Order: sequence, then structure tokens, then C-alpha cells
Amino acid sequence: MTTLQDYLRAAGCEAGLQELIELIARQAGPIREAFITHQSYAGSENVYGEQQAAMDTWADERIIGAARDSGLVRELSSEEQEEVLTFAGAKQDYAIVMDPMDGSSLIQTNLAVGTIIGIFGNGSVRQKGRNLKAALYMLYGPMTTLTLTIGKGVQIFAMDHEGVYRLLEADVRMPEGTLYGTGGKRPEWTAPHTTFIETIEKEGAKVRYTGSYVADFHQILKYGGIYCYPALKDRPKGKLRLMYEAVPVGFIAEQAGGAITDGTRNLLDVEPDDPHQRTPIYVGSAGMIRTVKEIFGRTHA
Ligand code: AFP
Repeated sequence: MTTLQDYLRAAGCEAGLQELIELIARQAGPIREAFITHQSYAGSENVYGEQQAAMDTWADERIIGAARDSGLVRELSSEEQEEVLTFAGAKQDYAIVMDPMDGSSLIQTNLAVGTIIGIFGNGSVRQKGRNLKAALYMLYGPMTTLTLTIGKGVQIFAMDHEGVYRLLEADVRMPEGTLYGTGGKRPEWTAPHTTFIETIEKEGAKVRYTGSYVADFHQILKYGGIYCYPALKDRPKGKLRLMYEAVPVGFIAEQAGGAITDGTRNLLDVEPDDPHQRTPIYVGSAGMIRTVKEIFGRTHA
């Protein structure tokens, strides 16, 4: 089976980017091994005032250290770090945006969680998602998988018993589908979101929602449908973050024939004001996203 290294070389991936992707991918093994000894909460809060799980900070520090020591990364912005980190000694100018451990509230339930990474060039994280050179997520489920795009379609790799990533699925295409997951409590939903959910339910959509965005998205990538974390009446920007969650996964979705929006805009075309800004997220099959935009486009929605 084709390895990650074979694929990147055959795809003509630039050498520095290949080195960085392989470096990040190699962190999945140690991260996976750390779960059993890092089940608790760290007793600290992130910049959003959210409880940090021990694995949030462990994975964050692990990847930051690898990026800094590599000399490949000039800037790194993490969901778990208040400030954008600058590595003065960098010899190349990649820039990383990341959620080091998405879904961490599920770690104690042994449900799938993951690491989400976006890689820019030009040494800056303050860019539209469309400028990404690569996006990937590592999913810690029954297998450790790496879902990756370098802008040439989406590939899924699985780590074997020797820690080598083997190609599991090439050139993945997201089908139309009927699965949906949505955050927020129903009384908190805005009128357009309620209209959208009622519309797709009438068309036969059914709920699949675990509390782990990256795991829920991976299911949508495979079977089709949509993941939503909408604007809520008391949280007009929703919960998830533009740069760390929407942009890398949205880049993968688009490369697989899907799409991502906040209800009106393509989130890959949004110029970030603040690395930590939140955004409503609708990501999934093209048909579902068309329905979202049509409903949000109605004034009376
Ligand atoms: P945690 O990383 O704090 O578990 O949050 C996970 C998440 O950002 C995303 O992965 C989930 O889809 C969403 O939040 C779940 O939020 P709710 O608990 O409000 O449904």
C-alpha cells in the first residue's frame, strides 16, 4: 500500500511542506499513547474561558515543540495559545493554524477525537483559508487516520502497527447524504437555522452528532450530509473558531467536492480579523450547503 511519503513525493509536494506534513503526522503516535495518562482536566482555561483538558495542553505543547525545533515554521497560532507564536530561528516560512485536540471533552468517554492542522506559506497565519497550502486532521479512533489535502484532492491514510501511514482511500469525494449534526439547544436556534433543520428532516435527514467536530465531519466526508454549529440567539458567532476548525476542515471539504459557509459567505474567503474569532459553521455536501444558502438568503427565513 502507498505510504504517506510515496504519495507526497509522487504528488510533487514541495520538499519543505512534505517534511512538515510528515513531522506533524508523526506526532499522532505519541499523542495517542498519552491519552491513558492524561484523562483529566488541566485545571486551566484557554483564551475562550473553556476548561482545558490535560490532552489539550499536552498535544498543544508537543506539536509546538516539534514545529519550533524543525526550523520549518515561522508562525504558529493555536486554539490553546492566546498569542500567535513566532519562531525567530525558522529557515523556511510555513505558518500553522491548529486545534491540537478537538473534542477533548470526549476523551473520558473514549469517543473519537482529533488534531486539526492548516498550513500556510509566506510566514503568516493571518490569511484567508483559500490560501492554505495544506490541511489535515489526525483522527484517534479505532484506527489512527490522517486525512490530508495539499490542494490536489483528499487522501486518507491509516497508521499501521509500525507507525507507517498507508493509503486507505485515494481522491475522496464527498457524496450527497442525509446525515446531519447540529450544535446548540433547539430553543437557542435562530429562525433560519430552525427552518433549515426542519427542511432537511422533512426530506429524511437523520441525526448523527457526537460532540467531536472532526469525527462528525469525517463521517460526513464518507457518507454525505452536513455538520452545523450555527449562530445561536445568545451566541451570534456560534462556538467554533474560524482559523482552527472551520478553515482547515473547510479546505478539505471543498477539495472533496463539498463546501463550507456561515450561512451566507464561503468561510474560505473570509479575511480573519482575529486568529481567535468564532464563526457559525455549516460544512458538508454541496447540495446541503446550497439549501443552507437558499434559506439564509430569504429575508423572512
Ligand atoms: P471540546 O473540544 O471542548 O470538546 O469542544 C468540541 C467542539 O468544539 C466540537 O468539536 C464539537 O462539535 C462541539 O464543540 C460540541 O459543542 P457542544 O457540546 O455545545 O455540542
